[in-house]
Amino acid sequence: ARKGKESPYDNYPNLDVINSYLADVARQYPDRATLVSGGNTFEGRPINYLKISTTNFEDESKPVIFIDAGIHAREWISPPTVTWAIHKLLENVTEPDLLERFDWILLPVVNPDGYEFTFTTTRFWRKTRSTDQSPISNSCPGVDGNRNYDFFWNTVGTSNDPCSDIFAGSRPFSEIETRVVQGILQENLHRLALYLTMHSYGSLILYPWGHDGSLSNNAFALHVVGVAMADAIAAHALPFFPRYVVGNAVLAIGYAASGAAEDYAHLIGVPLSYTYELPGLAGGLNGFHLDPIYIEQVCRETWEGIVVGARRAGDLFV
Ligand code: PAY
Ligand code: ZN
Repeated sequence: ARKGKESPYDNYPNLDVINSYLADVARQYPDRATLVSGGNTFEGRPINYLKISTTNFEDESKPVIFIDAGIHAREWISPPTVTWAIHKLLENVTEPDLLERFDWILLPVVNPDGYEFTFTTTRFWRKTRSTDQSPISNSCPGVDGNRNYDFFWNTVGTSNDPCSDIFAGSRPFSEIETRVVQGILQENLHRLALYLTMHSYGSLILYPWGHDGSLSNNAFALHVVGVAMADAIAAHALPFFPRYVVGNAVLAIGYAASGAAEDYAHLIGVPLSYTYELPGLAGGLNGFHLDPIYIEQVCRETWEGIVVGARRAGDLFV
């Protein structure tokens, strides 16, 4: 443990801690933060997110930056990077330009049922927790949210087997979790400058297309902004953290997968859309359980990436 006062970033927060934090800051900063509860999950939990705006979010006058995390339940380092971004935009503002220039949507836990399950029952659960009440589905609940988007749905790197960790679901957007993200993307489409979806692990910044390794017509900008984010992170990383690799999702990660959020967002028109694979510092399942002594470090360095990504996105946004 560190000396001095305990920080909320000394340990992984459970769902209640995250939801309480969102409610607290929304109460404390009513002029700039609004708590929204997206639809309820299979197990009845709200999918909560904050809209942050120094003017009026509903005026739709500024470009929007949308960051989500926790679609994969076991990737515990991802939600804190989003609550840290909220902290930096509301409680400890060192980049006021980012508040003036953008409206923000910050969604720390896309998959609250799965996230809660990793705290109570099965640490390395990945999927949602839904079933369609069939016997097979009842014995193997859950859909891989990052295979459930309507982008070449269930064509590559996916499974039809409900018991698989990469089960694509019964149809595109079968899951309320992906429908909530879809709704946010669609509602704000005309002014979304940057979308980041936080995962772990691998120290990668991935961009489309993830189903076949081809490049979108915006690939040059995607790459340049990706490298700028990786540079900013590297400048604040610990020396023994691996340097981020930036690239097309298939090339950088080594396999193709259809139905991912970053591809769907880009398909419908978000110019800069990335999957972050945050650091794991270990192989196998241990990579999903980054030692809690590094939570704050990863949040701080990831924020530097977000800052640079936002500024670049703002410059490119027309
Ligand atoms: O955009 O191709 C993409 C998504 C890649 C991620 C995915 O498979 O959904 C990569 C994995 C993830 O974060 O879920 C990587 C981790 C280490 C895993 O579970 O394999
Ligand atoms: Zn993931």
